[in-house]
Amino acid sequence: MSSKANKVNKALDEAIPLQNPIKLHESMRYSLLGGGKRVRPILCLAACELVGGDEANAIPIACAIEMIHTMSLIHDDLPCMDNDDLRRGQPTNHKVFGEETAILAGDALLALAFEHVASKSTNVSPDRVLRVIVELSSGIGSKGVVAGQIVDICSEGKEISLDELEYIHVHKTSKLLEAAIVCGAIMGGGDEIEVEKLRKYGRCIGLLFQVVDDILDVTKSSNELGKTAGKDMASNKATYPKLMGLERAKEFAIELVGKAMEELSYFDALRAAPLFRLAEYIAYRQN
Ligand code: GRG
Repeated sequence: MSSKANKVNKALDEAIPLQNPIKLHESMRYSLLGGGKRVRPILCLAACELVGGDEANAIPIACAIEMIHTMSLIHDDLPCMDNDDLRRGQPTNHKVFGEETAILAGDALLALAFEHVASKSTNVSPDRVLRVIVELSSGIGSKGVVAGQIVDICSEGKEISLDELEYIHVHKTSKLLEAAIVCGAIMGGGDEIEVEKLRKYGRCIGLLFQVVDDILDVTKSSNELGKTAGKDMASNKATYPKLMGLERAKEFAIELVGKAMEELSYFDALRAAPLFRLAEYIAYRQN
């Protein structure tokens, strides 16, 4: 994971040099290069390798996905959305650069993501690049991440069902993780069956990612506060532990790991080992 993350970090640094307008590029670099686990690009590169592709051919799309992830975090933190002051332990983009710049930095990262993948994927056929662009744009728009975000915003303060919670997370979180894996497999030359198996794997670990996030919110804050209920149990935000109980949420996470592993059983076990381990990493991570 760290060798893949290092390659992505280097490529991201080179993709956005500090240039005019300086404030805009500083703001883009601040959020893009300021930490982050790089889970999505790592999954993208691992999926490319699993289907026999060369990791180098998936670096541009892996970077594009991290640019889009970063822009979604910048916009999500804005006062009109989650109104967060801190991200990854540092002041949020709008706290440092102001709201106008933060919005524009997010917009510019979104545009750059598509320019980057289209202009830097020189070693793969235009057909693959086109498929990846369709996959990514449909995964993040009004049928994907943005859909999840609007439904999340509109359900604020309301009681929602488990199905509604799943809709929010499948769209807000899983869609981009799924796109990362599917795009990696397409760039690597995966056939239709391989791509669809990996899509299902991506869907499971995307939801798993969010269920674990919800569990960590409860367990981390209860550890920190020495209380039995964490902050999200107390807030009016719907979470898996709140709707199904902490123990059932943990069981659900284990079921999702099992389902993800099932999809991987189609592939050679040795080649699929990194994606097996990544599912475990997502399930048992502590941050
Ligand atoms: C994508 C076009 C477009 C618009 C964005 C604001 C918005 C619309 C969507 C919000 C999406 C959002 C913030 C979802 C949460 C995803 C999530 C689980 C983030 C945390 O991911 P990690 O843990 O973060 O991978 P790091 O810090 O490691 O990168």
